[in-house]
Amino acid sequence: EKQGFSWDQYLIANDAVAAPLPNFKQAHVPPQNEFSKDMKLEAHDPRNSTSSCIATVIDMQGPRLRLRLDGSDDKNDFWRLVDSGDLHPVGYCEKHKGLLQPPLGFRMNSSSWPGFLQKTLNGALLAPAHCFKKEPSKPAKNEFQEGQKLEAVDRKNPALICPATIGAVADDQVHVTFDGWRGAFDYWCRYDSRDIFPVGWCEKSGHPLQSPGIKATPYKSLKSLKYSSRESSELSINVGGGGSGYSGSPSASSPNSQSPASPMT
Ligand code: MLZ
Repeated sequence: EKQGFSWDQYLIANDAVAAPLPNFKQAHVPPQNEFSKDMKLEAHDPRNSTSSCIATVIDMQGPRLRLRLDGSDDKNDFWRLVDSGDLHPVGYCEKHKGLLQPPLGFRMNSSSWPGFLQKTLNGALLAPAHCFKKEPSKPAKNEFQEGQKLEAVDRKNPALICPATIGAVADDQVHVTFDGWRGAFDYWCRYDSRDIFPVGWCEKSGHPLQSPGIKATPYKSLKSLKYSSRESSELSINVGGGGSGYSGSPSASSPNSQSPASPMT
């Protein structure tokens, strides 16, 4: 379902291209989310990744799960895709001769862990095996290029997926810069990170997509482009402005060929 923000117009207004689908370690058709709230599963403790823990689905957004480790507080929730290789049905760890661990910051004395584990699983709603989707394969190499657009998890607000631009590429890493924001949210990640998605992924998967920050206002810029073209033949407009936003050059295509500026709300 369309929200206020539309990639189609935005890409034209910014004279930008979307990063190609095969660049991403993401399913080409977003996976179905068959989990429900309160289901329990196994996940690694994000703060202590060698530990296998019990986690509970606290919330969901499209194919993403908000998870909380049993025995942890509500300040360390984390998000995983339903096709994350990090997630397994309860029983997986034991089957592979591992031991379920208390999360970092376990609320109780560690001696009470076995009892806690038994209690938390007793009568619990366990996520069935069909909920866990196969992790997509990763692209053979980093094919991203500077300036390409994408959708990316805001790691400071991990519930959010926001319009972003590849700001730089270095070996297996890409610099994810958030359109319209000053750079405080930007981060480097591997090209095969599960936190970056092709343009259109949110719409396809039913996940909300944030609008770019106020420093990227292509529609306003388009309007002023039209005014300025009427007032003078000189075109000099900086869509997105300086800073972290992508500074596309709308002068590459004629202003008359661009889609009409419709107000974005
Ligand atoms: N409430 C937060 C949201 C920032 C989201 C930025 N995403 C790139 C703020 O306004 O700081």
